[in-house]
Amino acid sequence: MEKTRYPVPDTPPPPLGECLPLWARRYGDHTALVDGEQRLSFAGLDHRVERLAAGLHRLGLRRGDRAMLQLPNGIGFVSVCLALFRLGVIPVLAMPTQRSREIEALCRLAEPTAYFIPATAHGFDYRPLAASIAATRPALQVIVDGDPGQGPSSFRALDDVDGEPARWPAPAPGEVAVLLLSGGTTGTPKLIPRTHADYFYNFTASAALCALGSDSVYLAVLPAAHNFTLACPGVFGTLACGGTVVLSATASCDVAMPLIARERVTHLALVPPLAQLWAQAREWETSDLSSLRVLQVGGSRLAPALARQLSGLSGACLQQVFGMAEGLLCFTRLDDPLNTILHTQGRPLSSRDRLRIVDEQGREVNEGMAGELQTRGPYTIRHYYRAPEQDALSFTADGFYRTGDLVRRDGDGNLIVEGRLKEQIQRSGEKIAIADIESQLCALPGVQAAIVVAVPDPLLGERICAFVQPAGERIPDGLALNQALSARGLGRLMLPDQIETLHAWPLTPVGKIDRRRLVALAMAADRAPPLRRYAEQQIRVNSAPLELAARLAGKLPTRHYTLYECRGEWSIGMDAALSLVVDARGTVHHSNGTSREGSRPCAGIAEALADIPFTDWRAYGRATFEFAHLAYGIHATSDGEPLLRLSIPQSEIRLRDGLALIRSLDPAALPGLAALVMAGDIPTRSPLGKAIGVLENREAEARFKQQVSAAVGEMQAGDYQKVILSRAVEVPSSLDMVSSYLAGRRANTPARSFLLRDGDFQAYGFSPETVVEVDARGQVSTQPLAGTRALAGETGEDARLQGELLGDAKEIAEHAVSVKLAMSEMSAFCDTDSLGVSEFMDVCRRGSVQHLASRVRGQLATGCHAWDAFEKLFPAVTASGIPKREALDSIRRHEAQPRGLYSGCVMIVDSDGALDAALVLRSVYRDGNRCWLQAGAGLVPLSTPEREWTETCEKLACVAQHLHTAAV
Ligand code: OOB
Repeated sequence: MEKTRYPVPDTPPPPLGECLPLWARRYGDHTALVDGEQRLSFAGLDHRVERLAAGLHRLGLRRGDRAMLQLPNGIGFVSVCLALFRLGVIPVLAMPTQRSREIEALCRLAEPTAYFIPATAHGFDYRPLAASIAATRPALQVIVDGDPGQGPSSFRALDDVDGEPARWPAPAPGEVAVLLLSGGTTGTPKLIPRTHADYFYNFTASAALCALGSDSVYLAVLPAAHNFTLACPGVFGTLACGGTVVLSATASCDVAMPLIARERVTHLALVPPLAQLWAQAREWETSDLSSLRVLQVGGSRLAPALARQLSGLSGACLQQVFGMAEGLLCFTRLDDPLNTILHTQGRPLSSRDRLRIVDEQGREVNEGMAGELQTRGPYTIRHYYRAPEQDALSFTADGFYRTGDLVRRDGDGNLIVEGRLKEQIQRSGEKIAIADIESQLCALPGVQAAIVVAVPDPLLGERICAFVQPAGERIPDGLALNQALSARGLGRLMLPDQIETLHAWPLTPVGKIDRRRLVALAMAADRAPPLRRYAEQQIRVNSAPLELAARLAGKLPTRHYTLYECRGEWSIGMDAALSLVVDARGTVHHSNGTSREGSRPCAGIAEALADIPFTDWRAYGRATFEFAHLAYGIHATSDGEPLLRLSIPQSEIRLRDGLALIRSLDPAALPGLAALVMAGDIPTRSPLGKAIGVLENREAEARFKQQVSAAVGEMQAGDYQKVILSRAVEVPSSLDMVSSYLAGRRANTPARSFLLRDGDFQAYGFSPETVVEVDARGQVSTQPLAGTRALAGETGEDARLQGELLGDAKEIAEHAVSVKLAMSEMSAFCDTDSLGVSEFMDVCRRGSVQHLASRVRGQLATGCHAWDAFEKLFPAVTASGIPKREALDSIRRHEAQPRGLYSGCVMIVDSDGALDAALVLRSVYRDGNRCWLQAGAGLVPLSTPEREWTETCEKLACVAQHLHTAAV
């Protein structure tokens, strides 16, 4: 069956730690690695690895230990990996895009003694991530390729790890050499133990098959931590032949294509979505790619049309690679006929690979039929790392690995991958092949690409959802697409039940299409019919929404409501049909009597909200400042009041220009609400009551200035960089909340405003900024404001103050630090590439003050939701300080009372995943007969008590100027 035999070295395999000295002896001065402007010879690399291994040994790393390696493509990655091999320490190869949740899970499984990170990469700072991982693992050594920064003392610079070379006992060939991440799509991570012998075979045999030699130059653009890039033949296969490895930290064609030309790259590996981008880029990218000899594409299905396009792209030979981190590798051969290369995923690397294609009962299917591929062979694992339960599912009794891939074999023994076993939709008892629908959809005009997923469905079991990438500007119509599919002869059962349009596919860390995320998107876009829905009625109105909202608020038939103004809509939620509260221990209590305990209340809230049995709901809620103590583990005394509350209202009124929408879970309540709105729409002359003044007292001034001095002292000693200290001012209880809200709002230009009543507790306010905004598509934005000047209402003076604000180094520095913190917080839950600042240092006017404002945006990463964003971004840095934990602690110590709602948030959350949280500043609070205002100032080491006192006075003026008694 094999047409060509390739020589495979027949000497016994050395342990991986002994490879490099061997290569260095053989290839000495030849260039081994190129990383940007750095070049390292084999001898140079060997020397560096020897010293690094000795340094790591001095730090206590020993044979059999595990070390988490999360480095981007670069010399650091290769040297650390080889140094660990030298010691017999087992690298766990994490992807650079993984974040705390995944790294935590890997650490629990592998219990590493060391963790290698870059200082920063692709705009993400790995040091806070490592600090959070190390916080619960005192023995974990964190080694930073770059500046370790101000991290904990367990952080060390990679450059400082050094020692005198020595010899360490070599591991046996059958011992585990490296732990690879499984590319599987289940939630729990699996680690793949590859031995010295099997991995050596993996890369040397692959290198021979790909005709690598000492004149070869391999460009690593996919993450080197992935098996494809590392050893198929990849980095190690190239080094084993004396070739040169060029490491690119990005796969972007703008960088990589010129690199191919500069380094005369001969071998390159891509995944299909990336290959498609590269093919498109050739329309304008004109770098000389003539050096390329082999272009490998693998990792997911390569459409024959794209394969054809790629094979004509340069003089390179296209090679399809069907592989898995678990072992088995199939390649098309370089001398295969073009048809084989375009239409098959090749045949196994080793003649000792055993393959069988089985049906659901595990019986081998007839020649040419499709079934699940099972495999066993010299470099395929027999079990996962520490996962006996998973092993029982993934391996047969006779040691075959169940790949879960649906394949068939052509007459020459080449495999054709039809899809995943799970890529069959079980719709009403029928089995439907996803690939068939996808290829039919792709053939339609107006469709650039299509992905079909199975979505759980209460009626059908699973429904067919097609995601379509339009070829041009026009969004294809779902109905028309289904008609076109029928016209092409697709059976009724195979027509998609749901069609969604997407302009770009969500991708996994190596760049494969993330089908799990697509299923989640499909579910979010079309929730199953729920139990209850709101009855709705629209009414035309004449009054401006603010005026109408205020008139209604005075007359609502309830003592429990929240009014929230957001983007031109005043939305009022009344009485709770269902509520959630978070207590001081972080437990989430549901009004149905259930509760969820756990270290992450936000995750508990998200879970509880996912189970709400209504459709199209909007929750209204608020969080106290002290809610943040939970996330930062600050122990605070509790007055028993909930830290966060959310309720799904019984009824709602949403007001916009000219239109009122009333909604209620009880249809019988609509007429009463409609009458209320119509009555409120008739303008009445309601004169304001008497103005109320705020009395400042000297004692409070002295106390505040004293607190400022104390905190400034701590900052000058380097304890933290910034803190916001605040003070409360009592106001007479004759204050009328509703009319004061109206008067204050007329005179103010807030980002958000609110007015709420919950029994005896009332508050209203004019938020200068939001804590976080997440829309239904997962776009997150936050708007750090820092830097303040007064706004007097006189054009000349205001412009002068604005100029001063934009030119004041202290204000600018303070602002820049807030933006940086927002970026770093958002990188915990956003796709790194999506992060950006869309408004930088705009001056925004809020009532009697003006601020420096920037907006940081990003796209929620796969598997993350709005509550992950809330958890990280709350409390607003503007109202707490930097670093947040130290600032929270300082506030707790210096301020006499818990803040409660001040500097917490009021928010709305929608059933489509959107969340909007307004920062509570410039507000008025009332609890029974006590009424008060509160304002703060941002302190930095250069702050003076006098100026900060003035700043609090300026901010108080925003609301204090508009306080009134009730009209008589
Ligand atoms: C490679 O490895 P993993 O572990 O990330 O993913 C393995 C799975 C396979 O089971 C299969 O479902 C899919 O990825 N896959 C392909 C494919 N190559 C891999 N599906 C269709 N066509 C292909 N050519 O992805 C991997 C490891 C080593 C070399 C190449 C790829």
